[in-house]
Amino acid sequence: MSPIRLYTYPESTSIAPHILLHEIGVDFETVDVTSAENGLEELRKLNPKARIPVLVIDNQVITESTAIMTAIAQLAPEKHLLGQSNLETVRVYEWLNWLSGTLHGHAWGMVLRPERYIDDVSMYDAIRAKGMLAAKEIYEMIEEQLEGVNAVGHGLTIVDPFLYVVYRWAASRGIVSKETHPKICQLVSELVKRPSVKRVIQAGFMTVIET
Ligand SMILES: N[C@@H](CCC(=O)N[C@@H](CS)C(=O)NCC(=O)O)C(=O)O
Repeated sequence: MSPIRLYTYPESTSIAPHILLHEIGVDFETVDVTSAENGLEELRKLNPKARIPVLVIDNQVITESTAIMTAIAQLAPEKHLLGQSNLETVRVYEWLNWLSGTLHGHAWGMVLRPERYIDDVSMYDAIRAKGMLAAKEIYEMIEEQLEGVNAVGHGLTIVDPFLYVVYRWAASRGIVSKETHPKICQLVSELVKRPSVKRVIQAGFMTVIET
């Protein structure tokens, strides 16, 4: 059987499935598409959307971080990474659609990729500002919704490492902090204690940031 392979690059959404692969303890390889020889060409062949993460498993190419994290969770059902009950699984996808579609795709998309919205370069700053406003509102709602150190129920689910990724984007720009968003920061402080997170840092795919 060919090895499980995660296509990634540092500081990207791939951090979440990368953490989860360590959580379930499977053997896998990572390909940093920015440094591997012909990495970007290989990525485009595998994923015509030209985005990472991409997971190759059992000769299947899986794209979209939420689908990839689901595939990883299904490899270790005993870990309950999709929640402990049907309702928790519903909550997992409620969070993920919001974080992936609205926060990442829409709000951060406007901040980081204004060219996707308009051709007029003079309007980029206005698009970025509007995206940042949308992002800030969403981080406030996340803070209101969190009830503990896990997004869903009382155990780790695939939502928590995804929240960690979007936390990093916000914290590094000073829009989330212990003072303004104590619940998000508490969730992150607990998560970063896990060996799985430390291994992704050691592998050079993210830097340590203060929580
Ligand atoms: N909906 C996709 C979005 C993936 C995505 O946008 N990934 C970024 C890295 S975080 C990327 O590959 N960006 C390259 C680009 O926008 O050209 C998912 O959740 O997997």
